[in-house]
Amino acid sequence: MHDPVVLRSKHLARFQAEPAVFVAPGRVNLIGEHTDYAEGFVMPVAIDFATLAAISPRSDGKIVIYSENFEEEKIFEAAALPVAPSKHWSDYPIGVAVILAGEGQKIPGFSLSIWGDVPLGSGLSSSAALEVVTGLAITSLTGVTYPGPVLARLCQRVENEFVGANCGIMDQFISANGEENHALLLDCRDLSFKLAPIPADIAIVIANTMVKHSIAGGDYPTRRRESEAACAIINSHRGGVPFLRDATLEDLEKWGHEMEPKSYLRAKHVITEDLRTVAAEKALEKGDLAEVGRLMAEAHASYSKDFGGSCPEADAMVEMAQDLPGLVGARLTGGGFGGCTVNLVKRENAKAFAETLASRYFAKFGIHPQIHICHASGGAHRLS
Ligand code: GAF
Repeated sequence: MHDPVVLRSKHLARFQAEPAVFVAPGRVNLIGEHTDYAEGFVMPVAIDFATLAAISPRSDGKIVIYSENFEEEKIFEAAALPVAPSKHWSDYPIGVAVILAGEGQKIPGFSLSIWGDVPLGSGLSSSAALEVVTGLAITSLTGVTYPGPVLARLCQRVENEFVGANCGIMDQFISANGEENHALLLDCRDLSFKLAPIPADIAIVIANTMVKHSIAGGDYPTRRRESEAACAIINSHRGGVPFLRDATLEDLEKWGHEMEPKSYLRAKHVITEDLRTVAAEKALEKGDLAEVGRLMAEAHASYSKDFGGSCPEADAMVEMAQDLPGLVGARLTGGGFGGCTVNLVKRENAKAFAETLASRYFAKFGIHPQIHICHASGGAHRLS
């Protein structure tokens, strides 16, 4: 895992140039789902899975990007960057160049080799990791570097403005700014954050339902629209509510009858999720794991029933974890409709927990889930 030496030597052999190597992690979100684009709170951790990028300058004005995972090369002209995505993995790295060029950076020719082990389409933010690591790599050549929060915002713009995915800031932010052994309570309004310690005896067990997740598809933007419609109704009455972050449960009570029933429920999830997320950070700080677990359970129920963001497989995966020894809390993590559950588990129980959960899931669905025992890792940085 994460062996920069291998990527470096492959890059050297392919491009005959000594590269600089960077890493950016994927993430799981402990709590705070679909709150980031409502300028609310999220509490993700960076994980052990990551994307590496090796970069070296070129003198022919070309941008040559090679994916070790797809064993495929894409070539662009630095002086004529694409104006539209091509629905290809290269949209993410070239999109970073496009956004940086829009910021006035002079993008030189370069060779970029990419390798990653963040499982694709699993809701663990492989695309954010790819964007952030590419951002670090390219800015190491231009010399115009950014603080982590600014880099995260630029990478979010790659999704929003180039790739065409209407996501919030969470994934890029944690990939750029994660801290070893900590979750990060992020205020998505002003990007201020607080580190919340993950106790040393707690493992982060990520269980992949193997149901593919995508934020570009229909459900994510639909839920976003539904929750924003509720917000617009509240705002039309009392003003000062540009985002659901600014709304309260009293607002919902007052004007909920004017909302589509689905919009009402989506907004209820977002408003209560912000409260739970802030409470979860306080509980972690106090070491009150029972409260963290209770909040995660409530968050999952809200995500599934009110937000309609789960799927039968994820609901079952969460349910199957409940009576397993060592469980602190379990819920579906990320954009929803598939992907992974996140389980906080006493480290001494983690292996047995993973094995039993996998066999229960296989017995019900006939699918072998990938289950990973992770820890909270650090954010993006240069390796060599
Ligand atoms: C996806 C998005 F990319 C994030 O911005 C966030 O909205 C998340 O889904 C849901 O919390 O990961």
